[in-house]
Amino acid sequence: MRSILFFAILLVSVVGYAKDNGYLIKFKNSAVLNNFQNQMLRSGQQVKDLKVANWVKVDLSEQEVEALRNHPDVAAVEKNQVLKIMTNIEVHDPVLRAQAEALAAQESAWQTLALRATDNPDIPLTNTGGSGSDPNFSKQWGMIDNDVKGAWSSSGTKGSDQVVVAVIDTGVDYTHEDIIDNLWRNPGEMGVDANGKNMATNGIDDDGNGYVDDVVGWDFASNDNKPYDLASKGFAVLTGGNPGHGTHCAGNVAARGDNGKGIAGVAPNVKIMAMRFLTEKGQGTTEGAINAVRYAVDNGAQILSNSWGSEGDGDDPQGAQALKDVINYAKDRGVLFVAAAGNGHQGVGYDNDTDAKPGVPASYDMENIVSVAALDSSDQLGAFSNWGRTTVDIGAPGVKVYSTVPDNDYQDTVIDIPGFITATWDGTSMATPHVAGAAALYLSKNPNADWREIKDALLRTSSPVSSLNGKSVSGGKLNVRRLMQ
Ligand SMILES: [Ca+2]
Ligand SMILES: [Ca+2]
Ligand SMILES: [Ca+2]
Repeated sequence: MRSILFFAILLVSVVGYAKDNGYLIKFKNSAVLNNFQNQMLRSGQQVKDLKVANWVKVDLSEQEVEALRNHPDVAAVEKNQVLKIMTNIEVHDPVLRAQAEALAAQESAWQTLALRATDNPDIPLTNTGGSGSDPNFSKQWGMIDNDVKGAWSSSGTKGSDQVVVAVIDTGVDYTHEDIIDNLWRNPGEMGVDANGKNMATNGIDDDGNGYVDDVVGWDFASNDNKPYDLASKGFAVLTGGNPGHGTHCAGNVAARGDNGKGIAGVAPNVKIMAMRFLTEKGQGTTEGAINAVRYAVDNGAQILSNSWGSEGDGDDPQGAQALKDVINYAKDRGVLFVAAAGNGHQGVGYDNDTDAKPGVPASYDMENIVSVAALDSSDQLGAFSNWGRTTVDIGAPGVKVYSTVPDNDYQDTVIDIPGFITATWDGTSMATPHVAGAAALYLSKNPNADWREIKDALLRTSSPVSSLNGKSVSGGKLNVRRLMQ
């Protein structure tokens, strides 16, 4: 009977138009989900199974979705929301922004997009090696503040190559000299197949995980195996372009240490899984986030670094059950979800207290989330940084942060045009990878720890700072030295 009812609804509704980014629908069980999927296919409609808690993504009109909302087999209906990187670079001042937009339009010579999607570099299969100290370590004030060198020597570990951190973001420059040696390599796509061909490039899903030649991760923004960090350059970064956000985040988790190049991450010997669901515009959707989190968990990441979200400007910030379901999916598999608390002023009229105005997903009341605020080198909260007595857990370095960016480069300044604008790498986005790296370092020393033990240790060993007193759960900042004692 139910199948007949569904059919009747869809028959009258197939003429609708897809709106925005479509909708997410949760069914009460997999049997009714399959039933729905079959009927949609028969009527020529696309359905994407998100493979988490019976969610699918559909491109239906609001009217059509209304008809499904009250169906007894449907548990929830949500818009597929826009999610963004959490840096503090985009210019919001209307006058300055208009100038930046005009300049971005003029600067064809700047190549506003460094690379187009079709130009993603091939994935290198050999490593670069190298030895010696990291020449730019002295610019990493956050590493020095955390005494990571002391932590490495007292604990006897710089991270285990068995520990995998998924950087879920705009992708990662997997060709970068200081990241390439710490990239996760999917063991099921490495080596030689029965025909003597390289499994990484044979066009076959050798490990049967649903993804062909997924060697270093996956790109859910363009649905291919090259999660390269497509970056904007010049003035475009001031109007919402991605300045190499994912690569910057990855470096602070696990840039390779002691290779004579660049910098070192908090955990310079762990592995980075490169996940892309945010585009060169620094934007993605709930659907992409769910796919990326699920992939990362299914393929062995134990720590997820999430420098993205929605800051009160989403359609339905507290109604995003789909995101909550995938974070629970991670929790059920022991995985910690480190999340940027958000940069409040980015949302129109938005306040920085996330207890009052929750951000997505960092403010969700979910046990395996660690929500991270941004501090400067004087332990002051970044002017942009969200805080919340119950919704923000800990602070970490997030103002003028130095790290890797695409094309073998390193930056703490995104753009510096004297007389016009200087923008440094600021954001709860930058604070989050420090905590994710610390979690990975702890897990390297305590390989049986699950999200609960890691989170407890991070908060318990934090150092009290007055700027977070009453403004966070721990009241303190990350202290890697103490975490590893
Ligand atoms: Ca595969
Ligand atoms: Ca393959
Ligand atoms: Ca290095």
